[in-house]
Amino acid sequence: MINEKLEKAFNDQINKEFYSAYLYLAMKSKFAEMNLNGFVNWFDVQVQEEQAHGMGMYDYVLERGGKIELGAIDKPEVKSENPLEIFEQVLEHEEYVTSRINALMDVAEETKDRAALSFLDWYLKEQVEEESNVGGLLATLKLIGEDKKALLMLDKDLSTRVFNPPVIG
Ligand code: OFO
Repeated sequence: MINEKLEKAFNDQINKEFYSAYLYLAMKSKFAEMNLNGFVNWFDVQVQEEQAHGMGMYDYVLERGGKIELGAIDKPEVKSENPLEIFEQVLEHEEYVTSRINALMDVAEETKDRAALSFLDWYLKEQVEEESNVGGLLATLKLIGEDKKALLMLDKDLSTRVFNPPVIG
């Protein structure tokens, strides 16, 4: 059985994962407006990944005999229309999510729930990967600057990304 404080922390994080999906859905539409369909595909995969992250925790709480308490999802705000600045926001958001996963692990530690800690290890590694991928894309976008041809080449690259359902835990 999962401790009540940890159960609440998991439910909060489920909300953040679905908020992430919602935020990336909003960003996807910005790239659709720019006709950058490779970026649209990249965000599509990102949305599916975030939903899978949320569902991974959802299933885990139930598996541990806990209760699911879904909260309202905040309205996402995309702060810019510019690809580079949108990716700056993506990185900022992923860093925030990493800090929340760390905080969730603090609660698991506090409640001496080693099973939850080992489950959450997967999420921690995933965040390292996400920050690194997004950081790489951001660096490329900085190099591209105002070069439209290079931007279209990157767009073509991003059209090949596919969603592989993650095996969580
Ligand atoms: Fe859920 O991994 Fe990003 O936010």
